[in-house]
Amino acid sequence: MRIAVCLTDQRVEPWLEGLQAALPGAHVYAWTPGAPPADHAVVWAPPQAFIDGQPGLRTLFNIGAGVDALMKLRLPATLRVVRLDDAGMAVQMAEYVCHALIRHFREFDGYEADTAQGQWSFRKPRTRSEFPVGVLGLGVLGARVAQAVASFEFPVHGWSRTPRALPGVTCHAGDAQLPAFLAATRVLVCLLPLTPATTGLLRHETLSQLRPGAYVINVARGAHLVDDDLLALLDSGHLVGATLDVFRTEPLPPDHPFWRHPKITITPHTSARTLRAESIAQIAGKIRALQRGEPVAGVVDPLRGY
Ligand code: NDP
Ligand code: OXD
Repeated sequence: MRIAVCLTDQRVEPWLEGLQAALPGAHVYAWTPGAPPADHAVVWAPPQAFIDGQPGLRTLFNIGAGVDALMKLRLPATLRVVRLDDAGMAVQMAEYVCHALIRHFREFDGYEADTAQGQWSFRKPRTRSEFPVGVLGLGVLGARVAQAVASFEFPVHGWSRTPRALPGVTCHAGDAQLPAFLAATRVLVCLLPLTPATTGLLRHETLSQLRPGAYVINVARGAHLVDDDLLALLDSGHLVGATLDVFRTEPLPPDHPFWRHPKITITPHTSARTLRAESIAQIAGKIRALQRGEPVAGVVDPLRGY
């Protein structure tokens, strides 16, 4: 069995070593143009030339949860794309979102500014029921985030394509129920995959349906958000702030207004990092399962795009 590894913007050596150790019977190698074809591949944002040079490839293992970069390529109809299925990302995402939410709700930025000036001053406690949180996307990561938020006793709403049921979460589904979800939400968390249906979903028309004084946390993909619409709604006061981990262009260009906006907190696409050891163990486990003819979790539906 041959396994090609093709990672854009990542060091390939530790992945080669880890995969080889986990699958000692396989030949694991780094792809370079002209390399021999493989049975399976482990990839992050590979070029089209990689796919075109792999006529016999059976499985493409993405070392992330989001497969939008792969869905932009011309992929053979027979090629199975498999995403990382949590692999340690869900708990990181829950930490990140709860941190951003609680920092906003408890006004920790304000306290930090006060104490930096030597001021011992209190703010009026806020009422949790006035800060309903809405999570767009109730998949592997969104469901974990929604439940983590619910554990802090915030009212939680969720939105998915097909109906879901999660304890402690008021679930909405489909385009018809999006307005009710938005109208109920004061802190919006985006955990949708980037597909043609979700690109630009966070735009003036939708963000203006959030409750006044809303806060936006985008941890999915930059292209879910229309940047200028966010800026306009922050200026108008309908939105009071945003925490953004993902951007249309990454790294965020130095002259982008998000860098210095007083109501925007940014982080460099770090809310849930791929953990190498967990990911290698998961991918190796799935390759062994496929060899035994068993089904694996995380297979992407090319028609849905996630
Ligand atoms: P999943 O595929 O497990 O879940 C996707 C969820 O979105 C599902 O609930 C799905 O609905 C819903 N959804 C998809 N399309 C629509 C639509 N058109 N309308 C309404 N709901 C929709 O994804 P994950 O939870 O694993 O990950 C979500 C995204 O998070 C990834 O695609 C990636 O872009 C991003 N991500 C970001 C990271 C970061 O570091 N910033 C790290 C990891 C991931 P249904 O349940 O009906 O299928
Ligand atoms: C992912 C990511 O999709 O890191 O896993 O963004």
